Amino acid sequence: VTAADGDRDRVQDIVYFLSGQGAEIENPDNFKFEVNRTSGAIYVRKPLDRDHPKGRPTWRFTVYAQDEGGNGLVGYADVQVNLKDINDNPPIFPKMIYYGNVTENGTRSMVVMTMTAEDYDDPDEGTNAKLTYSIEKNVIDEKTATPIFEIESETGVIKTAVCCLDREKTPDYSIQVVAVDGGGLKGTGTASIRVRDINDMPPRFTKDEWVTEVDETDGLMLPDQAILTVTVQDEDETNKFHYKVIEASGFGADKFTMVRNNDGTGSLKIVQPLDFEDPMQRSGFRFKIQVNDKGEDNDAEKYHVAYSWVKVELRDINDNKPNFERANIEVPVYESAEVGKSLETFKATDPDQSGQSKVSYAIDRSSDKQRQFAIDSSG
Ligand SMILES: [Ca+2]
Ligand SMILES: [Ca+2]
Ligand SMILES: [Ca+2]
Ligand SMILES: [Ca+2]
Repeated sequence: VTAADGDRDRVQDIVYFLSGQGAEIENPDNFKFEVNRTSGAIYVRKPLDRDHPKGRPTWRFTVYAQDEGGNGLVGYADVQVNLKDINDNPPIFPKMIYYGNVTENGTRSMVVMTMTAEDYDDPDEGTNAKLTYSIEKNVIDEKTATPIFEIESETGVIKTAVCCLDREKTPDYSIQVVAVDGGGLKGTGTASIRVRDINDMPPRFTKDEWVTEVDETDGLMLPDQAILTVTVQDEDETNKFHYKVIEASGFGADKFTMVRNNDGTGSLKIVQPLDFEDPMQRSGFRFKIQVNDKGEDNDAEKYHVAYSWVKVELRDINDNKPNFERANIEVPVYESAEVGKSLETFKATDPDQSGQSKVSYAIDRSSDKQRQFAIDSSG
């Protein structure tokens, strides 16, 4: 910068100095520009950075010119310095890992996620901040020997490059994405891709036949607790198991029901009285149960239904009173009969223990207050 002075008959002796942004002599970090005191030439003292996050693209300061060697009158001019960008910033992915997900069994070209890198250079200066995306480390599909994912080079949108990902085979993938600017500077980022489950696998009972043993019921009181818990195997995460006893599938099918537990297992419960004294029931029950993984009674798709047998063995409990064969026996006895003379034998039977139940006998003392009679253990 040069200044002119209108005075003609005086020694000019003009000196220059700066004030403003980047000319702070007392602050070394911001002392970027200096002016030659006598020539007015402004020069850069320190490296200049125009880019985010620490740089500044424009600097404004004032240059002063003072005559009489710094003791006279002052003139000034404003200076603006615009920094021209160079490609000194590589693209950066701000996060270490980017997470995306895609549903299994889908078509090709399903959108998974978008990866975006930043470049602090001037987007208007050539291609310094123009980014092109590509996949540096892809995953190769074994069947087709082709990459599983693709990326749109301009937008960073990641899509599936093959159809029908199988979560049960590979539940997640990791790929490496690279962003390159127009000057060839690179930045890489990692995409972690989770495959979302759909219910595409069938359930299987973990046994072909389940066996349990249970007490017969006492009268009409039915126990609320389960008498058997069955487990199912299914590779999916998203099953809605529904269990039932198959109607008329075997003896006893009407006496039991299946319920689902919170953990996905199934439980068998009693819904009709069970009687060991019934010769049919004494040898137990055997019937079929089913499970489907599509929810409430939705068993139309046979692929999603599994079957198994249940065998229930019955245990006897003492739930029957003994019965006298004859309710009333009349016996004549001479008054002269000797003490200890046998008058009659009573016989009572009990249906428990298949009729082999042990019965013992006693005389109701209120009916024989003077204790004139006795009965022994065999009646
Ligand atoms: Ca750049
Ligand atoms: Ca399933
Ligand atoms: Ca699945
Ligand atoms: Ca019994």
